[in-house]
Amino acid sequence: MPISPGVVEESCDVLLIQPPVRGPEFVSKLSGTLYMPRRLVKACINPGILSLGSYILHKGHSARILDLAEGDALLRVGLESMKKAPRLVGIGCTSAFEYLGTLRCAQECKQCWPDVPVIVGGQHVGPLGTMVLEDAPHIDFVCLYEGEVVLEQLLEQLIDGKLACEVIQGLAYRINHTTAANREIPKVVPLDEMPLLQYDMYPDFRRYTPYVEESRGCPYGCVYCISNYLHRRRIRLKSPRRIARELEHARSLWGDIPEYALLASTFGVRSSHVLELADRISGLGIRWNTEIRPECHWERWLPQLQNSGLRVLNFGVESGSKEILSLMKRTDLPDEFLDRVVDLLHFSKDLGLRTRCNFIVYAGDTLQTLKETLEFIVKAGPHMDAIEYSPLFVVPGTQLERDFPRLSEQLGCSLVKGDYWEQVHLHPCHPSKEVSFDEAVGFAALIERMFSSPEGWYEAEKTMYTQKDHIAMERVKNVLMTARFADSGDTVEAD
Ligand code: B12
Ligand code: SF4
Repeated sequence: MPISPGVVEESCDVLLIQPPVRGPEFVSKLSGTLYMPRRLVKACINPGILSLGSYILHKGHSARILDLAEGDALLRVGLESMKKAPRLVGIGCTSAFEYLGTLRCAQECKQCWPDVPVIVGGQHVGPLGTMVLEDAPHIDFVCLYEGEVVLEQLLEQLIDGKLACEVIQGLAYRINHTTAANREIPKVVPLDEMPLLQYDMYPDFRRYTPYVEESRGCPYGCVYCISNYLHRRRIRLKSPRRIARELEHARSLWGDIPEYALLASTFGVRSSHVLELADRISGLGIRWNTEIRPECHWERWLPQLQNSGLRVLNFGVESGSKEILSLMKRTDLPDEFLDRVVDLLHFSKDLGLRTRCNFIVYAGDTLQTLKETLEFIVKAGPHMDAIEYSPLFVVPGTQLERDFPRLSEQLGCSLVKGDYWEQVHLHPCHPSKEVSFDEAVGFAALIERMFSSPEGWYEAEKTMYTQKDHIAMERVKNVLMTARFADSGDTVEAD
């Protein structure tokens, strides 16, 4: 039964829309985060539009969120139920799989309200910039980087009736029948000064996992990752006091039933913060998970983090082949990196923490390098509870995208072509002449299933699905575990 997107009854200054995912048919059979049996819909807050909505409210304007993650069937109902048009529509496009949904939402909004400007933003469309305006006549603006200040300035210009979008840093726009962009980086709001998130902008918000951002950005330089575009290898941290305050706020809304997610590209980068944070949140009585790199002093910190409620640790390993780790620019010291991962998995397991390791079948992977990764997984396997293994997608705006023609000549990797991929500006990758994309998908899915315990896999996945109450969690657990482990990849969708 589809859940209502939250019918918007009154008007507002900014209507923010979470578009639906419109993937190719095989997406639901994939491995990695994209895996999703048709019987379940992911229930995730979009942290970007929630942050923007909360910021706009804090600035004294009104804003609403229309969540169409479950499909755009209710888009018209949502729009037509508004008594008056908003001043501005903003659509968040986190990944390429939301791009077609974004274009359709923009088109519907323009049909309903031809004079209302539409701005899109998010980690997929930001790097595409003016290309989005060329794809979609219904979109007026693209936010290139972080959006709080951009949205505020644009809204204030609209309220004043004096549009001068060329002065807004980080904005692509239309001018004289062509497109242009002000590529300067806009001012960012210090994270400790952001308003608390207004989770109740999401209708029925308790069905989502409480997400709290620990930091924005990342100091590392993995070439396949978009973080370097948005944050230019910098990380902005919240103070432990601020994170504790946000968790307290979320705790007052959700209580202790769900497991909380501390969102970070890589958690715990500043050592002085980690123990203070553990200390500040240990009285809250929550359970939480996060994502780390192995380089830090985790052995010193994990016991206290566990006392503060840490339950699941996600490790970004990405490959067990030193050659591939170097190609990824994941680390300068691949030997030490892999040894650290094994030691830490061991340590975490002894403490009783759940662990999940993430891997990518990468450009340049051959039968030999996949074998090396498999050997690493076999070695580390007894200490980890789950694996998430994704095929590679070449994401626009990354160093990998720029280097791809050279890599293709050197390594024999190539892009998967096809109408869908051209339309959404994302390309899956055939890793090498020896390994095709389809083989990578099948290999990744099998490894996930062979080396994850069903229980451990669910524990690592559950923050993406509803944790509203114990009955809902039990249902999700059963569907996920049966679909992933009892059915083969080919029968998963047969129900
Ligand atoms: C939480 C999360 C999810 C959640 C929720 C996603 C959602 N609906 O938003 C879940 C688990 C569902 C998810 C799934 C996936 N994700 Co994800 N996810 C994240 C994660 C870890 C955190 C996002 C976050 O906290 N952002 C914090 C907010 C504040 O930042 P933001 O989203 O960038 O928003 C700012 C700007 O972009 C801009 N902005 C955003 N929206 C809008 C809208 C308007 C109108 C304006 C003006 C501005 C604007 O302003 C915001 C505030 O400054 C990021 C990694 C990261 N640390 O960023 C990956 C990340 C966003 N995910 C990514 C990917 C690839 C995926 C998947 C495709 C995974 C996969 N391979 O299977 C799927 C696809 C999901 C989908 N719906 O399309 C990539 C995106 C890269 C890309 N260009 O495609 C990221 C960057 C991870 C990475 N480093 O590769 N993801
Ligand atoms: S993959 Fe992770 S560690 Fe590497 S740059 Fe991206 S966010 Fe940072």
